[in-house]
Parts: sequence; structure tokens; C-alpha cells
Amino acid sequence: MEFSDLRKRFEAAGQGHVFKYFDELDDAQKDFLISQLSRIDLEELENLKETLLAQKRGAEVDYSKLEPAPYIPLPADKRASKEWQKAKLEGQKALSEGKVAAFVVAGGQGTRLGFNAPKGLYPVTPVKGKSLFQVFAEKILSASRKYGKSIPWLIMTSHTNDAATRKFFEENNYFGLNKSDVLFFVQGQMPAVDKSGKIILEDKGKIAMTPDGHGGCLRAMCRSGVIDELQRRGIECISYFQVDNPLVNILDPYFIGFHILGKSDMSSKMIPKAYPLEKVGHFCLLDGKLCVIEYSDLPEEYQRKVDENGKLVFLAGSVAIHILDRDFVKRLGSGKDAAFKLPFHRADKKIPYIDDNGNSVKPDKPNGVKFEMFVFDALPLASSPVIIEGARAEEFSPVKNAEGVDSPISCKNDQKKLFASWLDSVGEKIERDENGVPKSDIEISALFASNGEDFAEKWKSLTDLPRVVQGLYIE
Ligand code: UD2
Repeated sequence: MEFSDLRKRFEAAGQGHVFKYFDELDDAQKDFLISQLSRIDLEELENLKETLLAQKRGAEVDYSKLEPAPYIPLPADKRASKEWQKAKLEGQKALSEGKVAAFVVAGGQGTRLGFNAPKGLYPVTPVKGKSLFQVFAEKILSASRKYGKSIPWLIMTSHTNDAATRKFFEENNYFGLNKSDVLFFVQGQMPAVDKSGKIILEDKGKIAMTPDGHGGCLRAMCRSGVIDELQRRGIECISYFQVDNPLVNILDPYFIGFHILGKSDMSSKMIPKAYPLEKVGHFCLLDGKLCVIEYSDLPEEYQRKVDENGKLVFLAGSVAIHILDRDFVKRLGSGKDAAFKLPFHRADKKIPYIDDNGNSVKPDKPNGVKFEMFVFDALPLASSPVIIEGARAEEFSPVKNAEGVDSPISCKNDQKKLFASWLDSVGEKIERDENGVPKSDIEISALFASNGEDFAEKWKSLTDLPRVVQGLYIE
């Protein structure tokens, strides 16, 4: 688009102030600003001004109509359940036919952990201190060996961490994966606006752009061409997970099987909440449609509500583990179908800006709004969504906070507990402390086994059994 047309469009939309300092910029700065502006969808922004900014959405939810969402419960023994075994076979078939891809949303930094790098680089394992990315890579490599098919791994980065993430993979030789199976793409951005909807200039030649949320992955997959690449490779299911959870069972044949057998557009794992105010989403039905209501939106009385047996009514926690059908992503992400768009959520933030006199200001209270999409908002748009229960001890222990719950220590302890339970099952004795945490550091690589069943099989085949001592590492 010609510069004059671009300018006219912004002026017509009441956003002409973004050119206020344009004449003071050098050529490179001008080019940068123009490239930012040309990526902004003014119509979308106008729409958000009228809805989210005016607080019309959100206030409309009538929580009294919420019901808990149904789910497929975890049986005491999966091996004894016909339904679960049938799903497993179906999932294994899809994996052996090369129809499944793994997908991590990794746009975030490790800031909350005091780690100034992409979060996927954060060291998490108890003995070797492997990074989150390495843990995932080994799980994917192990599954691709087991099923005899290469498994593409999509990694969504952000403008902030894309280069550092790619460099990390290069330096580590893709952790043994084929480079051509690791598909990076960068998530989109949205302009931040002030309370009246005006785009914020962070600098004279720079718009305050912020990541568009993990829900932005749907459009980013389409825009980047990744979705077409998956189609070329014959991929039908995309196994979605977050970068902060090293316990995630990335290529779970049971989950994949339930998704396929249910002819589902999008499936999710639920884990019963550990305590009423746990910071997870809640699977609910609203007017008969499945949705996730985030902990920060659901009034506390609902988060704490119990039934006549004292059981939490909204028990089903969303831990951000989903399977997305490839064509569903294409439909949602291509933007062609206006009724199939994810809504935005607003977050009020402190956003540095250039004031009317051209001075940089660092506000001490929220002055602006950023817009984000959440991937779970695709659930109400999905046909036949399936939810299955997962086991917390085997699949969920995120690293989010520097200390306390969901911290590096709690996550290491949970990994050790899981590995110890596998060792228990083959008759090894593991000493634990009063909280059930193994006293020694132990670690089992997914390259040896990524679940208890596989571990027991592999262990049986070892001729020289390792001694269970402090620092035991099995690969
Ligand atoms: C998320 C879920 C919460 C629960 C919890 C489980 C939301 C809104 N909340 O909370 O319901 O499932 O996880 O651990 O999803 N990311 C991007 N780009 C973005 C924003 C996020 O890639 O623009 C990635 C980020 O790298 C991470 C994931 O999305 O892998 C979750 O982000 P978060 O840490 O902001 O989510 P959290 O912990 O608030």
C-alpha cells in the first residue's frame, strides 16, 4: 500500500496521531513504523474499541447459568477398561500412520522465574538440569522411534524470543530431531491502546505492539503456511501444550484415540483441581456450549462451590492440553469465516509511551489495554468436543513462579516422585521424606521411557540393572 493511503486510513480511523513525529524519523525508523502500521487491522481495532474497551463483553456472562462440563473419567486401571483400550489402539494407529504433530506455544519469556530468556530454555530436570525444550524434544524423539514415523514439532515463538529460540535449537543440534521436522513460526501482535482506544506510541517511531495471546496461534499457523505444510505431510491431529509443563504427555495414544473416535474438532484434558482457587481454567457448559472460564474471571463463590457431598462443582481444571483437528484450525485461523473467530480478552497494563511533548513516560499505574486471544475459546466453536481426565502426578507440574507452588522446586519434586513410582513398580525401593518426595535426585529420560508401562517393559529387558543411588540417571 502507498504511504499516502496508509496515512489516510489511519487518519480516517481517528488514529492519525501515530504520524505525529514521522518527519523527525530517519529512513530506517520510517520503514520500521510503516511495517508495524501495515500489520494493524484497523477494522478489528475499531470493533474492539466498541466492545471490549466499552466493557460490553464479560459483563454479559450470567454465571448462574453455568454448569460443570461432562468428561470421560480416568478409570482405576486403564488396561482394564475396554473403552480406554479401544481409544489407545486408535491413537497408536494414528501415530504409526504419521498423522499426529506436536505443538508447543512458546511465546513467553521466563520473566516470572527471574530468567531473562525464552522460557523453553529454562533448566528443569532434577539430575541433568535439562531445559524444557530438551525434555519435550526427547519425548517427541522417543515417540517417533516407537511408532516408526517422524513427528513434526511446531514451535510458536514471539517477536521477542524467536531468534534466541532458534539459536538454542541450532546450538543443540535440535536435540537429535531432524531439523526439517521442527517448524518454527512467530505469533502475531496487537497494538496496545489507551483507555480511549488510541494506539499507543511507545517511541516516536514505534507502536506499542504486544503478543496476541496463545489463541493467536490459529491465525499464525495459517498465515505462516505451517497448516498447509501439515496437510502436505498428512497430519490430521495437532497435539497442543504449553512450554512450562515438563510432565506433559505430548503424544498420548489414549487422548489421541478419544479425539479421533469422538470425531472431535478439538479435545481437551482435564485434571481435577488440587484446591478451590487453583489458577487454572474451568471447563463449563454455558447455554449447552462447552467453554473454559479462566480462574481470574470466575467469581470466587463458583470456584469454591461444593455439592452435597462436599465435592467441588467446578472441579474440572483446564491445564492447557488439547488436540486440535487440522481442518478446524484452518477454518478458524484463515479469517474467512467471520462467525468463526476467537474473541479477544483485555488486560490493563502499564505501557511506556511518548507524551504530547515528545517525552518518554514510564507510567506507575495501568494506562493502556492490551488484547489477547485464548486458545480455549475455540472450544465453543468446535463440534463434538471431547474432554478426558488426566492424572496430575503423571502429566501436570508447571514451572511458573520462582518459589512455592508451581516453582522449579515443586516441579523437580514432582518429576522425582513420578520416576520413583516407576521404579517402585519394578520392585526398587525408593526412600522418601515425610512429603513423599524421594530423598535422592533421580531422573529418567524419555529416551529410555516416557511412561510407567514403557518403563516396566524396558527395565525387564536390562541385563545390567542400574543401582538406585543419589544422582541416578537413566537414558
Ligand atoms: C494458563 C491458562 C490456565 C491454565 C494454566 C495451566 C490461559 C489464559 N490460562 O495460565 O487456564 O491452563 O495455563 O498451566 O491460558 N503464550 C504464548 N503467547 C502469548 C501468551 C502465552 O505463546 O501471547 C504461551 C506461553 O509461552 C505459555 C502459555 O502460552 O506456554 C501459557 O501462558 P501463561 O503463562 O500466560 O498462562 P497462565 O499460566 O497464566
